[in-house]
Amino acid sequence: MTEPHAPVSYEVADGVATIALARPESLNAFDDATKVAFRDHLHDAAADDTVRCVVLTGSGRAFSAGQDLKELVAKRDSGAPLSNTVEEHYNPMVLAITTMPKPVIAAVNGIAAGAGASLAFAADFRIVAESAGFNLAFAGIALSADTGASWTLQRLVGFPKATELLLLPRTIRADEALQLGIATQVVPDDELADVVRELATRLAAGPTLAYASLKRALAYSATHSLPEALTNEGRLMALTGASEDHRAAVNAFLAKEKPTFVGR
Ligand code: T3D
Repeated sequence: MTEPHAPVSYEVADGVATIALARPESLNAFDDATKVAFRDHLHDAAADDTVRCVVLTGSGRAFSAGQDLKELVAKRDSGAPLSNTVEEHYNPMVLAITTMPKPVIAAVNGIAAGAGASLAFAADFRIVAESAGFNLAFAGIALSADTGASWTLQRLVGFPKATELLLLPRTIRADEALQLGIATQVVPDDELADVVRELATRLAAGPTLAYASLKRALAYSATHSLPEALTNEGRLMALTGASEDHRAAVNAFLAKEKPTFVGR
């Protein structure tokens, strides 16, 4: 649970951890306090075995507008030393999401810009409200990309389109995001919470160790040769093949019953 007025709320219910940005007046931009809380809650969710699915979302009309530019300017004007926020905050966030040993859903309730878009790209699923969109805002403020966008976006849309979207940023509306493969699903705004809850509940009742292993296999295979990927698949098959869920699921299949997964 979270203290009132925290920049990020954290709740766990029925195996689902919901990490919600709570600075709607700033379009959920990431100031330092928000970055620390968001990063630490990702680590909380990863470490908690009772959590079997993680939902990331925003409050108000945005998912997140990325780096808080007002704080950035205030710090710069006060002569504060150059920030190492990429290394200290954004990189750990994206690594926590991509290595999360359970599924991560980005419930994209509104605009996701800059690092906000990058964080949604790092999730396993992006359920997008039809009024929402994505904006690779970095070049607009003369920055390169961070929070993994140069890695994830090209895997979602291909190299040429990623180049276009990063060099010529614009708001990609939900319907285009679906066509491009950025959005997993686009839903009416007033159905977002229900659709995400249904998916999160399903995933939280699923074979968590198998999901974690599939995520590891996909990430590994993306950057290794076929022989290396096959060896890694063998290791992960041995791991999941020895699991309680695998044994019970095969027994349930043969008994023509529905399996119950405990996540181990
Ligand atoms: O070292 C480092 O720090 C590097 C880290 C970089 C990571 C990054 O994320 S870089 C990218 C930063 N983000 C942006 O450049 C996006 C800036 N925002 C926008 O382009 C637009 O606001 C949106 C496309 C997101 C939404 O547009 P719109 O028209 O719906 O809203 P708006 O009118 O532009 O913004 C509404 C308010 O939110 C406004 O405040 P005001 O005028 O009502 O007081 C605006 O200033 C504020 N706001 C929007 N984005 C940010 C923000 N305030 C602080 N930081 C923001 N990023």
